[in-house]
Amino acid sequence: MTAPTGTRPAATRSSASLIKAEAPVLAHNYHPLPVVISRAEGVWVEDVEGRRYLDMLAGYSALNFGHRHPALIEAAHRQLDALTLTSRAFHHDRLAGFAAALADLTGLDMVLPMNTGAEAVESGIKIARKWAYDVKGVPADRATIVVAGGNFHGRTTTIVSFSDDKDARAGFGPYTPGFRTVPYNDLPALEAALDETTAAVLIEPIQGEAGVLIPDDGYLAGVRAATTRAGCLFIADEIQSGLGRTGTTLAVDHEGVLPDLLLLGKALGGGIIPVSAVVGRRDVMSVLGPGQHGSTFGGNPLAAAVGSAVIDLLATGEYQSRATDLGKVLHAGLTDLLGNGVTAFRARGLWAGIDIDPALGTGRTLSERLLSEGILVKDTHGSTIRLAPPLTITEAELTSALSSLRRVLG
Ligand code: IF1
Repeated sequence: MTAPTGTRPAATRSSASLIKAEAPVLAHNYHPLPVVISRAEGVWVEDVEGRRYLDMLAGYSALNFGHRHPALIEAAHRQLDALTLTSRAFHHDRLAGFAAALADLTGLDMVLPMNTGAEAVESGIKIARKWAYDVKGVPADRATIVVAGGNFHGRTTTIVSFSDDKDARAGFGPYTPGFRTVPYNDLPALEAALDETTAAVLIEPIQGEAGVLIPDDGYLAGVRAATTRAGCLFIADEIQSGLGRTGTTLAVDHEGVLPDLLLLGKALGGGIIPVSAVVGRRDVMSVLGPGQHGSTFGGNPLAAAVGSAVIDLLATGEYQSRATDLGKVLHAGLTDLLGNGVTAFRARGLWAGIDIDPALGTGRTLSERLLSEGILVKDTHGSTIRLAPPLTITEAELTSALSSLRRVLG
């Protein structure tokens, strides 16, 4: 019997002691960099000892508007002083406005509000399957969904069932059936996988965890055309690529493509509260009836208030323009580093996957060197790191981060 928590000695306020205090009581499902953050504002974070860092990860694109954006914090404070949760057993006064604004922002019709990205993905899978049975006429339990190799859509049992990342998948069987994997960015392979059982194609418009893999121009339009021809749904997972990150509201906007279901999360909650959603065509979203899906916190008043304030920021177009304009600075800076430690990179807007010469180290060791330079980044696989700063970063701050990258590669 362990001592009651009230008697557990409080960790002293140092990074080292706080890291040490985690070990016995926190599941070890992460290997964080050795930094303990205690405050943040905008693009800057501060550790327990007061050291400042430029946040070039932004919560994996959950902090597109920076840490504690004033308009978002104000919206949260206002709602905290009014109403935070009702459950969906009752209506509340923020949900209609949030759903209408999100439908308007995306050009689709209907919203299913959830909390985490994985919940939005799972919800999209359920809706697509139910649409396949109720509307397309696929025989019961025969629906298939086509996914791309190298995908990352979250970590639930069903989602890892169609992952080809062994760390994410191994040891969690038995796996959910009904998924077919095709190579990303390969339209003929995708079309060959479509048949009368296909409910949907589920893809990331840009594959984030795979290293910011940007498909060939025309791929997304090809997926749109192929799914329309095959009479199945196109589900775009924009949980990481969406909401201004690539210089447009959605990454699919670069090809003028509208999916049938859109999955959003991360930045939709402004870096304050988990907010995710499935946004889709009314005739598809209408397959859900009372009792067939839900969530205790999905669409809660605080989430709807913060989500509405996020949509207001995006409606200005300012963040999309910043990502486009500063994306040019990022692209030029990385181009200068080609052959100077950078073997290749992929970038769109303020999002880049950077392949480092393995002779210089792994993505992890490079992230540690950047940490000592006051820059926060995270490796993806092998010797690739990703940059995804808040879209509020200034050109001077971005240039400074690129200078630090040059120094650690030098
Ligand atoms: C972690 C990765 C990124 C996502 C896409 C759904 C989800 C994610 C395209 C699920 C989440 C997060 C998960 C987070 C780190 C981060 C991540 F490294 F895991 F793969 F961004 F690339 N679709 N991605 O990127 O959303 O349930 O997490 O809210 O697991 O540490 P979630």
